[in-house]
Amino acid sequence: MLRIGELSKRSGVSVELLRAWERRYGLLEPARSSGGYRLYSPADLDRVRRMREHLAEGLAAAEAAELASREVDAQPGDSRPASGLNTLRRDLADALERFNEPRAQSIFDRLLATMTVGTVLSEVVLPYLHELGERWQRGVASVAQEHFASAVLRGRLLGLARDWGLGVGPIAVLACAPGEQHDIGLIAFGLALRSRGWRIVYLGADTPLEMVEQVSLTLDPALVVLASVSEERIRSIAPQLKDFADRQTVAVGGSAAQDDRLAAIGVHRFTADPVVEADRLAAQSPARVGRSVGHAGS
Ligand code: B12
Repeated sequence: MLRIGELSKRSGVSVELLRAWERRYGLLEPARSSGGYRLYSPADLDRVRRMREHLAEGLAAAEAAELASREVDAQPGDSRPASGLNTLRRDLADALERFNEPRAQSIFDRLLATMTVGTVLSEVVLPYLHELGERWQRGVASVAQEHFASAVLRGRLLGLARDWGLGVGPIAVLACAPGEQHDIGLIAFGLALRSRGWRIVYLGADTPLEMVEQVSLTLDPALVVLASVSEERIRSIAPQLKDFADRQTVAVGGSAAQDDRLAAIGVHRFTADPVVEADRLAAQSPARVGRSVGHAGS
């Protein structure tokens, strides 16, 4: 393992530039010495050399970094654990934990350059948030870390949501139940459904049910999805929800969907993760969505 000065000597790239490449493009993946110094591996050296080559070939810096990383990660002799994905997942968690927003963004860029949105959601974002929640509950992650990480990820996901209302596919109206602020799972669901051709109309957190009803009268969506982490929140609107579900296909997602009494009032339950549920839904023809969506029968 090399300290940054040694890496600079061997690669012929200045220490300042190495730091910039690490910060901006996530090109380097240092470990930490017990004294807190960054330590760089032979794979880092290889990435820097390739980056230089690609720059000399005329590629833009972001492209050169992306390509260099992919080439090194794809090498059979790479001794880092399951390279690419695991490393990026770990680095993202590390950057978020250290409140390093630019680094988190650049890792996210790399994830999106090499994987589909669905894979990024189901392999990185959702497991990370789940783990973060557990660490927060155990008191290992602070409230500040949890707020910071969820704000960065939520912002990023909403950035991907631009134009998710475009097209000719079936419309899904998405809203959080009244009083509910947890909307990241719902946004992830919208993105996954969008990537399967649906159009998304997103109403966001804490939406009164009457508003959702009004919008669905105007738009005639194939499906309305309400998200909530709290079964009580959904139970408290059960009578109105039942009436709504008589006229409109409605599903509940998030942990509130565990309540099997929802089926009795004609509301479908999305009990799996957002990407799995979007996949199931997209596998059906829009005409059948109303009859067979989710787990209403269960
Ligand atoms: C981030 C977070 C917040 C953020 C939310 C930011 C945002 N815009 O979403 C903020 C800081 C605002 C917040 C506030 C609060 N939170 Co909070 N929060 C969390 C945390 C850490 C992560 C939640 C998250 O986004 N996870 C990512 C999602 C995707 O994963 P998931 O929630 O596990 O959901 C799974 C499934 O349910 C499903 N899913 C989820 N949504 C959807 C939607 C659809 C359509 C589908 C198909 C599937 C699906 O996908 C996931 C599996 O992959 C959890 C901890 C935890 N263990 O979950 C607590 C947690 C959800 N919060 C909790 C609480 C109590 C609160 C507060 C009351 C805290 C307070 N005292 O202020 C407030 C309540 C605000 C409100 N009125 O809603 C509790 C909820 C308990 C409960 N069941 O009611 C949790 C579980 C923490 C805990 N153990 O106490 N919180």
